[in-house]
Amino acid sequence: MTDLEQLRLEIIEAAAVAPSLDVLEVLRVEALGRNGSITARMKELGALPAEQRKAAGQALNAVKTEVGGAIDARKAALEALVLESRLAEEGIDVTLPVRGPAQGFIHPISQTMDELMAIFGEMGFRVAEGPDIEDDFHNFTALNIPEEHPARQMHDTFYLPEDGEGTVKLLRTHTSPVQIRTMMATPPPHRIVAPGRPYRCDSDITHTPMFHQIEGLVIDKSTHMGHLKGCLEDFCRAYFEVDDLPLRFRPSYFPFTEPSCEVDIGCSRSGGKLSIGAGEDWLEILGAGMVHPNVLANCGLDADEWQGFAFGLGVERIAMLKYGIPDLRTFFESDLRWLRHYGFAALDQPSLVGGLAR
Ligand code: 2NL
Repeated sequence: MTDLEQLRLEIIEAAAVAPSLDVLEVLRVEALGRNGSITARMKELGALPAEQRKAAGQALNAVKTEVGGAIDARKAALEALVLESRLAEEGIDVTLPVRGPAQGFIHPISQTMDELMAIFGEMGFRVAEGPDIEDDFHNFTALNIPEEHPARQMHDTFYLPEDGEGTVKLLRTHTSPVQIRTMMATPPPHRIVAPGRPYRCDSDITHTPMFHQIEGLVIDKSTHMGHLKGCLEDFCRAYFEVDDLPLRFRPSYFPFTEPSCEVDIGCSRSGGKLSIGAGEDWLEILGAGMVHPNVLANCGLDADEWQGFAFGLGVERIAMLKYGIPDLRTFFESDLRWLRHYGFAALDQPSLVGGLAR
């Protein structure tokens, strides 16, 4: 057997049993690469006498073609094997249940707002909205808040730069201007809730500069404090889902109501755990009162013909109580891990018949 024949057989046999693409590539480089055994023989052709060169060249080229073909064939076979084993390995189990599309979560503030509107909606209230940027009249003057009242001072209110006409607008400090606008724009009777964002220049562990509030207003010819009490009792029992929840009405003061009260719900703190319902302690939940005659007059209503009650409550606070959220500031940090933990399923619409929250 000639030397070339020996080399040809060696390479072809090695290629046929090459166990992997990597080994095959090494083999190819050793035979046909720049310093390969066949390449070396090509280079030696030049040194042969002219009469031998042609035949030797033809023989070498034939071997080169054959070896290249053998390596390519093995490569194709190995690639097919790799694909086959990947398909076997990564095969999907079509009997597994589908994973369902990824869904976002409803923020506890949106959830609580939806619950509040479901409850008040059921009680016959309409939802009213108004602008976040207000003027002094709708935010303060109409609400019987005197010029020298501390709430009007710079430290509580965000004022906007004076406009061309010398008017200073502000970010509403409560949602009451919505009720003022409703009373001025439409005739009584009124039965509305105004959910929305007020703003106050205040920031610490229990205050954020923007927060959420819902206020309610009922104006009719003979609406009285008994209606206020019954309405707020029904509301608190529905929201906290405690049928015998005790309520306590404490006298208080707001410039826009007279008389005014603060409303507490019963709770117990036995064992260091807060639970809402009959117990030895009280939690302040909302403020309320009979709409002040000056407010009615400021809105063009005859206080001898129309009267009613109003209330306001902070949404973050009652969301924290119901859902056990310990820190107010986390509501507005946009931490998705927090939202996954405290958030609500996207398609569960709160309703009194279907359940407020699941
Ligand atoms: C609280 C107290 C309250 C009102 C809001 C109101 C609105 C009009 C007229 C009279 Cl237009 N009153 N709103 C009344 C009493 C209390 O909120 O502590 N809120 C967080």
